[in-house]
Amino acid sequence: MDAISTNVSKVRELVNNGEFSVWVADNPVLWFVTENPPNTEVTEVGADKSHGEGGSNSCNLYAGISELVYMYQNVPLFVGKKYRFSVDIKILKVGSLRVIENSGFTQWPSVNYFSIGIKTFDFVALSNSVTPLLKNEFPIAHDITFDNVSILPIKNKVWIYK
Ligand SMILES: [Ca+2]
Ligand SMILES: [Ca+2]
Repeated sequence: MDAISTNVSKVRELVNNGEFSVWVADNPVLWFVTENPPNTEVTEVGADKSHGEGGSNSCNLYAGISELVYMYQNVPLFVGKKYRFSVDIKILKVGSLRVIENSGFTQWPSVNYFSIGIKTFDFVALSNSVTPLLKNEFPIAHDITFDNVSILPIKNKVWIYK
């Protein structure tokens, strides 16, 4: 008899268009983007592409030196519940990906990723919303491609014997 840990119900993704499948006017819908093309840009690229290389369905954050570029959205939460943030960094040509919590409640510490792969951390909601903000690191050049920005509630684990 093996005991396995599992989640009993499917959880709902809380980040809208975190898979970067929908774009309008060169920005991902439901994300607030601050850019100054051609010096800084958020653009759609392929998962294996860098800035200006085309493709679709992933997001590229690009900056020359001395300019900020960032994107964010507001995500509803329940106070006291535990959540998991994740982002899949596909290409890190230059720079790093800074992820900060911009609602003013400091629901997670600012993190800065310097390598590719799926990055995750857990946090407990201190407010009824959170504002993940993805940005470059002023004033360094950046060219980063990522996908699947996600915030999921963490369900209680249930032990099943079979
Ligand atoms: Ca995608
Ligand atoms: Ca753009």
